[in-house]
Amino acid sequence: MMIERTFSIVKPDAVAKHGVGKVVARIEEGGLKLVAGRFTQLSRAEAEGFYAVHCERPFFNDLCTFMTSGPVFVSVLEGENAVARYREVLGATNPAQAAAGTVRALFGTDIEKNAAHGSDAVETARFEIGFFFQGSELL
Ligand code: FUP
Repeated sequence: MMIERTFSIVKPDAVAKHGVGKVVARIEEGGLKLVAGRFTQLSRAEAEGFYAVHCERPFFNDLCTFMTSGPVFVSVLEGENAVARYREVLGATNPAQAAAGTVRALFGTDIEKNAAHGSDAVETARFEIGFFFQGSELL
């Protein structure tokens, strides 16, 4: 049994659609628990730092503009195989390809406004969790 932690952002589009509670419900129904969570609004510098790995990609600027456009809900999730489990709950990156019932199928609009983020690996999760949370905030 691999108990992992992963990092989640409910993005500005899903927050604006009053989707936070529904995403959290899916997280919990999926066997994961929140060990930290809060609302924040990303500065440009935070968005660029968080997505630094994509800085050469053509969509980088638009993505950072979108991610700073309104409040987001950042959280840390814990459970068995949490990284893969949460990505199943989210569905494919592009909502048009996301399986029915997944967060991105339900709340996403397009590949940019895709409702929520989940870490793609345990190492990435460690970086992303540390980007937003102190160790003492993980309960
Ligand atoms: P994911 O791991 O599912 O978040 O997806 P990616 O790492 O492929 O994409 C990172 C972010 O870039 C996602 F929020 C979606 C966004 N993106 C775009 O805005 N446009 C694209 O063409 C591809 C990805």
